[in-house]
Formats: sequence, C-alpha cells, structure tokens
Amino acid sequence: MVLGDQLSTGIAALSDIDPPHDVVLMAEVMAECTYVPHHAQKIVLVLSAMRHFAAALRARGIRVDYMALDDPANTQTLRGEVLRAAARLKPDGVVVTEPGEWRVLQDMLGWEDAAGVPVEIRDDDRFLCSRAGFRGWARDRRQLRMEFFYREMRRRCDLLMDGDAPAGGRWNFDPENRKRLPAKIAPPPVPRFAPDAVTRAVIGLVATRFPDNMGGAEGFALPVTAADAQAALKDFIAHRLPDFGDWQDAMKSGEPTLFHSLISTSLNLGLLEPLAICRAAQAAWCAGHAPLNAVEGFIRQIIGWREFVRGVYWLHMPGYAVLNTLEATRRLPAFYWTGETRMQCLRAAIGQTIEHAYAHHIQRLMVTGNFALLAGIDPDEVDRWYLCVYADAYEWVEMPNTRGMALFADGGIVGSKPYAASGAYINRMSDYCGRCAYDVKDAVGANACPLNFLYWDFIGRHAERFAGNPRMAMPVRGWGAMAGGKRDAIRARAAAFLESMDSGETV
Ligand code: FAD
Ligand code: DLZ
Ligand code: SF4
Repeated sequence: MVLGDQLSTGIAALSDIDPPHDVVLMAEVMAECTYVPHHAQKIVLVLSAMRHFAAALRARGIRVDYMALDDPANTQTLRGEVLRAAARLKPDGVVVTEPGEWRVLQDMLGWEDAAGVPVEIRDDDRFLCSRAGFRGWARDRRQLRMEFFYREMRRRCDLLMDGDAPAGGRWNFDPENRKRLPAKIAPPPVPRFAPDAVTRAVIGLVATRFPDNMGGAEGFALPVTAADAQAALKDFIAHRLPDFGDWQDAMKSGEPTLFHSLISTSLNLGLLEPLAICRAAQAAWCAGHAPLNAVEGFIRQIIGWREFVRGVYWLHMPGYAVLNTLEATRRLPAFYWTGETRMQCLRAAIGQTIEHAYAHHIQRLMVTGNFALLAGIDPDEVDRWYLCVYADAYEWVEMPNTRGMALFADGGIVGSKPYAASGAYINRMSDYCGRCAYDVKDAVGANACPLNFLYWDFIGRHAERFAGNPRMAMPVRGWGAMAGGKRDAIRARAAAFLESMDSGETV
C-alpha cells in the first residue's frame, strides 16, 4: 500500500516489488480529506499527485488497484480500503511504509488483526535520520538543540564539509541571513505548472465535494509529478538560491514567495528527495553559482530543521499534541480564516495563505505564529489552523513548528526561547508597517501597533517563568524597569484590544 504522501518510486514498501505477482493499493478516502478541513489546493495537490503516481507505476508495468474518491464502492477510510482489497485480492500479506502521522500509525497497527493477513510496516527511509536514530541521538541529552543535531547530519551526509571541519570555517551562517530587502529588488517569478487533464478533473471533484474549504481550487499551479518537481527545483537553484540567504527573513507586500524554494509540497509528498536536493544546492556552491551563506542556510533547513522536527514529533507523541506550557486558552480569531484585519502584516500573510496555501517561514513564525503566541491563543486551535491552511502541512512537521517553535507550548523542547517580537521586528524585516492602519512607533496610544502592547503584556504575564531563562533576561528586565503607570497602560490597552477581537470587531 502507498499513502498519499508516499509518492516516491523508491519508497520502502515498493523496494522489492515483484510486478507479475504484486498489486499496489492506493486509495483516495474522505477520512484523509476531512480529518481537518484542508485548504482546497492541498486536497487537489494530494489527489492529483496520487493519480499521476499511479499512472507512472502502471507505465512501468506495475498493477495498481486505485480507488477514486467518488467510486460508489469506496468505504472512505484507509482501513476500510485495506480490508476490502484483502478480501478481493486475498494477498499473502500487506506491505506498507510507516505513515507520517501518529494518528494513522495507531490505525495501521490494527490492520493485521482486522484484515486477517500479515501487515508489514517498514521504516520510511526517505528521511535521513530514522526514528530510532533520532531516539539514540536524543538519549541522555538534557536538551535537544537543532544546531548540534545539524552538525552531526552535516558530517553524516558529507555536505559542505572540509574534511572534518565545516566548509568556510563555520557551521552556521545565519547572522549573514537577516538582511532587510532593498525596495528596488524584484524577486524572479516562480514557475507555475498549468493543470493537465488529470489535475483539472481533480479540481472539479474538489470544487464539488469541498465547496466551503479555504481557498479556491481554481488557482492551483503546483507540481504534481516528480518531473515537474525537478523542474521547480532547477528553477530555484538557477534563479533564487543565490539570494536565498540574504533575504531569507525578509517580507514584502505583494511578494508571497521572494527567494524561497517552494519545494516543501513536493518534498513532503515524496516527489523530491532531501539528499538529492542538498547535493544539487552544494553543487551550485562548488560551481561558484551561489554563495556559502545561501547554500548553508538552505541545506540547514532540510537536513537540520526538517529532520529535527520529525524526530521531536515521534519522540514525544502522543503527549506532544496536548502540551500547553503557557496555558493559552483564547479562541483563534475569525480573521485567521478571512484575512479581514487592520493589521497589515497579518492581512498580508493570511491573504496569501488563502490565495496560494503558502506563506514562507518568517511569515508563519513571526507574523501569524507570533500574534498567536502574544495573544495567548489555544495551541490546539493554532495547530489545527496550520494543518488546514498550508499545502505542505502534515502533522509530523506542522506540530513541532507550531506548538514548539511558534507557540513555545512545549516549554522549550524545540527552541530555547519563545520567538516573541514586537512591531519593531516586523518593521525591520518588511514593508508592511508603512501600509498599516496602526502606528508601529507607538506603544500604547490610541493607534498603537497591537504587537507592541501585546508583546509587553506577554512578557509581563510570563515574567516569572521567563526570569530563569538567560535568553529572555533582557525583556524581563525591561518590563521590570518600566514605570508602573506605563505597565498598567499596556495591560489595559492589551485587555481592551483582545476584548474587541474576541467580540468579533475588526481589529
Ligand atoms: P524554504 O524556505 O525554501 O526552505 C527549504 C525547505 O526547508 C522547505 O521546503 C522545508 O522542507 C525545509 N524547512 C524549512 N524550515 C523548516 C522547518 N522549520 N521545519 C521543517 N522543514 C523546514 N513546513 C512544512 O513542510 N509543513 C508544515 O506544515 C509546516 N508548518 C509550519 C508551521 C509553522 C508555525 C512554522 C513556523 C513553520 C512551518 N513549516 C512547515 C516550516 C517552513 O515554514 C516551511 O517548510 C517552508 O515555509 C516551506 O516553504 P519553502 O519550501 O519555500 O521553504
Ligand atoms: C493529506 C491526504 C489527503 C488529503 N488525502 C489522502 C487520500 O485520499 N489518501 C491517502 O492515502 N492519503 C491522503 N492524504 C495523505 C495522508 O493524510 C497522509 O498519508 C497521512 O496524514 C500520514 O502522513
Ligand atoms: Fe503589523 Fe504593527 Fe506593522 Fe501594522 S504596524 S503591519 S500591526 S507590525
């Protein structure tokens, strides 16, 4: 069996396939399309990529038993389709690759008993660090820090290494990667992949079956085959990788993608391989086409962060899904679904999310994530939102990024401090504030940027907890040194703003 995000010809379940005897089962099921109300383009992406993958297997002479979503016989669950196939095909056994999500693994562990045939669950070796490997690395460490994991991965994958030392003498070139985007720089256009007949059919299906989901299926232009994903990667390496580092943290109105790679949808589906991507980026550096700060920064996201968050997810599930260290309980404001807010940074990040099912990392972390952190929004609601709205979202990668990195709800498993920021950060890294109804230079006045007073209110609320964290010492001291009257004004301003927001007013 091959699941919808296991679309790699080298996937473990297919590694020893014997075409005359074996049948590959693939099933489009409502259970996977509805466990959260996914963005319409995400459903189009997965179903279209599944159909293209099935066609590619058939072209290689492999028999594929493919269940379409609108087939009347469809039981609409993965388990139901395995049971039906087992009854129909009477196999000696079922071979499957471990799923990305804990929820699906729990179900899969019951398939053998339910189907009455052996079910072999193989490790997903598309990841460079296995679940057991990560557990071994994490064992006996007081704290898990991505940077140390990353250095081991660099050595293990032999990427950007000069013998046993990092190329260029440093492991991490992040300090070079926080430049402000000059007004004149125009990012290169990103390739769009016009839907073929298969994708158009899926767009029609999704429009009919999921009319109320976020976004329109109509604007869909993502790669759905390995060949298109390769073309997208090549385009990134040729045109955007050289500037990826410098402007990695920048944000600009009307520029949803800047110099980012847009490979996450393909990588998470299995249309691209992590090591091959990193080697292609390394080759660009070796050829003098891209500087080291860009290539190192890019490779770190893939062999560092991506593998690290997956390891954290499997190490800590199922407990991770209920962590709420900061005891945040506020409901997610309605504007996360509509983009209707006067705050330009949030309007821009959410607006492009609705349109493209995409926002880049800093928008996810420092705009929508930061606001949710400061406003004290319930991690369950925030998690669910991120899982719904991005075309690349699967719980194994979404949850540690949201609950851990953005919300600090894990108390510091993923990151050593909360990524809390006031309006000054957004103003430094974007052009949003110049177009905003609020005044980023004002901390508490009638038109003050909400991120300013929410930031200090957040520090004040958690001052005691953060006092023991050396990386939070400065803001905690700043709060303590503030005149009592100013602190009261900030608290009152934050309370009034949050009350308006909770009551559904446009804020
Ligand atoms: P680029 O900026 O070009 O980076 C290259 C690749 O590195 C990405 O494609 C991705 O595979 C990997 N990468 C970069 N940062 C991370 C990270 N923090 N964790 C894991 N991989 C990373 N990524 C997802 O793939 N799915 C998610 O559901 C998801 N949810 C997120 C939620 C929050 C709150 C935050 C802060 C980040 C989330 N990320 C998620 C990580 C990151 O934002 C996206 O991978 C990235 O924006 C995808 O765009 P890109 O391909 O243009 O990335
Ligand atoms: C995300 C998704 C969707 C929308 N639909 C399907 C589907 O119909 N059939 C399928 O096999 N997989 C689908 N997926 C991907 C699964 O949700 C994914 O395999 C699990 O979440 C584990 O990562
Ligand atoms: Fe966002 Fe504040 Fe800037 Fe407006 S002023 S864009 S709310 S940071």
